[in-house]
Amino acid sequence: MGVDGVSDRLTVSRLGGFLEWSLLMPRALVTGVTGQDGQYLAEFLNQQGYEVFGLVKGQSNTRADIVAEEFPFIEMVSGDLQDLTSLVSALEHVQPDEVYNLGAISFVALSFKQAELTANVTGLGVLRMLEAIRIVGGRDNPMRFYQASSSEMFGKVRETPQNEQTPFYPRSPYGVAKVFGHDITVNYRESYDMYACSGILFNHESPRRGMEFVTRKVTNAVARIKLGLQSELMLGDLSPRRDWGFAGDYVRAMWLMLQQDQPEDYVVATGETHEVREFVQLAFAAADIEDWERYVKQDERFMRPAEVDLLVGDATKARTKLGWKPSISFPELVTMMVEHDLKLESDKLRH
Ligand code: GDR
Repeated sequence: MGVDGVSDRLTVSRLGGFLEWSLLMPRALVTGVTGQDGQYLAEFLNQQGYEVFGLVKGQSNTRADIVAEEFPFIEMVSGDLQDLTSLVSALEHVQPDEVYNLGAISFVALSFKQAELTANVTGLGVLRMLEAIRIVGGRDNPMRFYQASSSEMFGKVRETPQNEQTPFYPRSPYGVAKVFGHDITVNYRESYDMYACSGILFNHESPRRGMEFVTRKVTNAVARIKLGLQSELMLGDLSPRRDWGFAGDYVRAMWLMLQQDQPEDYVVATGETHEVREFVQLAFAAADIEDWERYVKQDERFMRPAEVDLLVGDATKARTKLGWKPSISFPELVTMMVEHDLKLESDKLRH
């Protein structure tokens, strides 16, 4: 690494006999790069001309290997949100301009079973990353920080719709850990004059969503039922309401937050709310199955000790200050996911 970090960032490449100089391509470090949002964000940053680094943990991380193969432009760097020293080393190596902290235990149901781990990774992990930035970054080497805050912080909602001023009332160890992550981000911004922002993102889905989350669980089951591979879909409570958007739209908002003059927090949401039941019904309809109730069974195992009944976000600030708005409607999102899973499952059948 050069004295000021610049010499390594001066890249020279030969294109068609001409020298092309690319001086100071911005660098971004993304934690949680193997997840749904990590993949969309890495793609987006790559399109914006960034060098993209992904923080991955463990000695042999199969998921990281798969993502590295699919997105060869991501340079994987080892590190763990539970280990401050590893974060310091990763930042020293990457010297990022921007850090996106998307890494977390992100499945709410699991957080009830592994509450301490959730507090450690999803909560304290944010503090560790902020400390690492303070140690490695500082005034001469400012690193902008994005924290993935969540609508789960609103939990048992104090008002509807929820905006940046709505008080938090988390209903799960995950929500509690996210509140800590949010508050410590605000605290570091105010204490150390850091450019640190939180995006309070409402549920966002896509064909890349993990199968444990209700939307993907449903669309994949619908595809399998349509193809005769499955006869039932076991679900928990169908009455909670969520504000569901498309993940590809939401990563754009993350990036926009780090391009402003002042660091601030923003709610990112569609402003529409739908019952889980509606999602299920639409997903079956997208596969031309009208009598969906025949296939859906309730199962205690998928009920939560405490539930978040209603979420709907007011993203006026993101719309007016960032110029952000969602591009995919709720029915389009459901159809996109069902069509993807129909193709995925039929391709599997053929091979
Ligand atoms: P959520 O997402 O908890 O809102 O958090 P999830 O898709 O897991 O649940 C949404 C709602 O559906 C109900 N539900 C079921 N959920 C799952 N996973 N499986 C089921 O079988 C089932 N049946 C009913 C749930 O009880 C809940 O009410 C997501 C995560 O991505 C978080 O990390 C993120 O912070 C928030 O969205 C915004």
